[in-house]
Amino acid sequence: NWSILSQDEQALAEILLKAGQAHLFDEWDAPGTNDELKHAFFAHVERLHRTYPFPGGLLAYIERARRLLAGSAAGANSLDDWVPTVPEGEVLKPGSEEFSNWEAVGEAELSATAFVLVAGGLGERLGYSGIKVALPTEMTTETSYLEFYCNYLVALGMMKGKGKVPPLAIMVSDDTHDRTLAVLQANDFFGFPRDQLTLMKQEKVPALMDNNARIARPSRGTKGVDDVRYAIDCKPHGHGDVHSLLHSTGLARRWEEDGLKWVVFFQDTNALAFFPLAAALAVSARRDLAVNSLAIPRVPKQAIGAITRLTRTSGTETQVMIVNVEYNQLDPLLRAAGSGEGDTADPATGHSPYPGNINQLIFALTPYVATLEKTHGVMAEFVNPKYADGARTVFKKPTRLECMMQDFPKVLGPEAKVGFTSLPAWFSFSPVKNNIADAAKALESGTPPGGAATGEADQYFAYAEQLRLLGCRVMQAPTEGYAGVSVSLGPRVVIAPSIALTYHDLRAIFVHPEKVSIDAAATLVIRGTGKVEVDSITLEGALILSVGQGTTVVLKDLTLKNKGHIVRPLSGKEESDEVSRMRGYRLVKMEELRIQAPPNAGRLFLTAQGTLTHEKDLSAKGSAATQS
Ligand code: UGB
Repeated sequence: NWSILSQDEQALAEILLKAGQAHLFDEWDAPGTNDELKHAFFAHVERLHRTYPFPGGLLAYIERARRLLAGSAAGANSLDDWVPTVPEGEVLKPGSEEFSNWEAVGEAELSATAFVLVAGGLGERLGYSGIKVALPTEMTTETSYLEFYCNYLVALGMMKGKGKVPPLAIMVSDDTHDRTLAVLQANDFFGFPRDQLTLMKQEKVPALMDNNARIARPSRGTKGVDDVRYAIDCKPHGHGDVHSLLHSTGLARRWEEDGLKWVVFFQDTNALAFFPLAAALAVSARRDLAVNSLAIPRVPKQAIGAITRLTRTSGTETQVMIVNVEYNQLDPLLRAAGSGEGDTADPATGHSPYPGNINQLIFALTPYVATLEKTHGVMAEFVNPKYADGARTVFKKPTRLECMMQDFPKVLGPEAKVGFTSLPAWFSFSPVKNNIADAAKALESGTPPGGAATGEADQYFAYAEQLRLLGCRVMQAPTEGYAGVSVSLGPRVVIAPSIALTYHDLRAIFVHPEKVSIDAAATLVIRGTGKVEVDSITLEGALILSVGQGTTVVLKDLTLKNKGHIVRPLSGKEESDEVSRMRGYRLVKMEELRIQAPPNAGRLFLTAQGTLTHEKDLSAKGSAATQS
């Protein structure tokens, strides 16, 4: 009895009935009872129908889901006819002359780049109560991922872009939109110009409870749901939505019209994301790549996809694409192709012969925009239900269709060049995706843990290792275990993007690397918007240096010893905050030298006494800074 429904609501009801969703009305009350919940239900259905990012609304979604679920139940694999081989790509070695040459070429490309952060995921595997981009990248400065990314892009605009900050689009979802905006607003957008920042919201899709693609209701007791009889369970549709959003908002086109050449996609928690960027952009430019995937040597069974060259022959026609194969599909694909061992290591390297996808993608804007015009950003969808029975008819929990941003090469024309740039993991990839227990399990099984502790340790290491490559003497702390996750947390080197964006920039700062010695337990933080030259320094404590704009601080003959910062494991009973519990330790700041060099102060020297001295007063005593 639809008498209480508006015409629009009735039309939506027809669509649901046509899509085989009559069960949704099974337990509805008679007209007159709970009518407001019925109207709210249809308002939600209307939104789902309208915002489904691909053409055809809910009907198309359900029809496609039925087809994909039938294939999945029959054990079909979308890669069935494809033969995998290892693709060709560029393998770079940071610190090498060749790497520096690539970086030098890529620096010019940095200012012709737009950025897209996909941050719609809630990070269920991590189990964090907040949004992932609000997590600290490390505990020494407690800079959050969002702040770090904004700082990087602002610095990029200032240092390489003649003052113009590159555009940033952040894809958020219902799960992350409000909290992402709140963090940005509470921090004055971390200095990011408002007109260069766009939040794009991806909508969820209905969850499906069986092979007939019947839409699921939320389980009883779900937060925010008054009465599950009038509600629909929804789930994220995957990061592949980013392409339809960049099309529908017109952003990609606008960037191209503004003369930009590249768009870089990156993930919510990878503090190493930008180290490889300049060099990888150079590879894109020199090789004329429409798509360039950043990659790392992949540990077999590591939960990252593999960049693969896939070939399919049908009659006289041969199709080739270079694309990511997800980790759960790689092993069966390799076995089906006759590699009996599946996803295993090349004995010569100890790594999978297939480069690991870190889902950081560089697209050339012109072919990207042209393809969006044709496809509207529609991506291939897939379904991945977890079955509760051998006959593959019962799901452990509702599933949904998903799509992935790295599948874009599948919709590109055959003329488009697709490649990858591989760099060591220490230099480019350490995401925070797993809770501490799962991180410990991954470590035990020999794959990278992807936890909060490793994300932090790897960030310090990436700076320390680059200083080593420059020729500095930088010790490394022994590995310690925290709740089963082993990490080496020292020295803790953090150099803000506003000070150095590239390896090349670090080289310009550490002018006499042979005169730099950093102890394993030391802390070195350099930040601010001024300039720094590290001439000669022996660091056995904590130094936190901040330099104001228009000032250059030269660290010369500085020997610093203080109690510094120490890492203290959490004892089982200790009350602690969530970010410490995720790590299994706390950072205790015992003692530090904190130097704040004022702006526009010319050239100052931080010397043996640990005080700032004007160049002209070097022989006399005098301090121009605040310190504690
Ligand atoms: N994300 C969204 O913005 N919206 C969504 O609906 C879902 C996610 P996950 P995933 O680099 O370690 C990918 O969940 O998808 C954002 C690659 O597929 O962390 O399991 C989310 O906020 C895989 O090939 O990763 O695996 C986050 O920023 C491999 O490279 C990002 O998308 C793996 O990443 C990734 O989401 C990896």
